[in-house]
Amino acid sequence: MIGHVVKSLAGFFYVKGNADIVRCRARGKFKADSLSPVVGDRVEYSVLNDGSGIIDKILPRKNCFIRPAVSNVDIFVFIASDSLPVTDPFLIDRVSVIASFNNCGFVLCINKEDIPHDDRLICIYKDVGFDVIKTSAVSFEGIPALREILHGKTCVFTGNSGIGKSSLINCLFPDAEAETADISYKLNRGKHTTRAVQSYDLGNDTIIIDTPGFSSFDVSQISSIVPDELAACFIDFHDYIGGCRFNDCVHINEPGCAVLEARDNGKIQSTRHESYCRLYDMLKSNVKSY
Ligand SMILES: Nc1nc2c(ncn2[C@@H]2O[C@H](COP(=O)(O)OP(=O)(O)OP(=O)(O)O)[C@@H](O)[C@H]2O)c(=O)[nH]1
Ligand SMILES: [Mg+2]
Ligand SMILES: [Zn+2]
Repeated sequence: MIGHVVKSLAGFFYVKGNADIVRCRARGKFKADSLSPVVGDRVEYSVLNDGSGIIDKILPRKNCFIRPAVSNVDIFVFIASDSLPVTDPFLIDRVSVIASFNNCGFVLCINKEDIPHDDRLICIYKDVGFDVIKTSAVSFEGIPALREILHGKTCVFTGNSGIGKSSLINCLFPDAEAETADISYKLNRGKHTTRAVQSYDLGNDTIIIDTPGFSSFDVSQISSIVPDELAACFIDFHDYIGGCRFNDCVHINEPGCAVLEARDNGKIQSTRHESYCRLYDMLKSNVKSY
């Protein structure tokens, strides 16, 4: 039988075929091959006499990511906030680079707009070139616009714990009944409420995948990028990278660099260039953790 992995939790994979969802284990050979099914996979599976299932084969993937462990993604939806908790732009930039490198779309949701906050993130990202939406899971601001962008696509919600990923999914799809919980005000961060990667089918080929909030960031997803390819993953650099004085300019501190000029003129935000330099250094020195 063929189905989709719709949830993965504690070594089990929940596979939806034509009928019910079957709780499956993966065949041992996957482990031997250092391969694991992930949410988003299309798989061949068999159902045993006791009603449990076993995944026999993972069908070819369009793409695959480690953290969150998902595959066949069209869009990364990064949920951020200027209030509770405040999102570090460097995290946004790292995920957007991974999305771009894998030819996935990237949407930035600045959530919790109903809470008083400064406008730092919108100032940085409004002209970068990807979709930026201000949302609130309380007032429903931005929810119709978000629904429109996600239509017909497989979309992964990522971002820090407590930022409102599951809350937004409940706004988009009330049947999801995704668990949410208050953040810790003492630590100003979420409590890692969502433990499983789980997908929700909104109909019309729209799939939303909820994921556990980041606690750490897996650089192995970035380390396959060659340093010289990094600039191409910053879409706000695209208009400038051909205009540098030197063909081999890496846009760090070279004279006649069009990217640096655009930064100095305010056309590229300085935090974006700082993120670029940090990532470039990291790739150059082959850092394994960050
Ligand atoms: N005021 C306000 N609170 C929100 C909004 N979105 C989420 N929250 C609250 O923020 C807290 C965390 O929301 P969750 O949806 O659980 O966050 P999450 O990103 O799924 O967190 P993890 O599952 O831990 O990764 C809850 O108390 C929500 O009610 C929003 O737009 N405005
Ligand atoms: Mg959650
Ligand atoms: Zn340059």
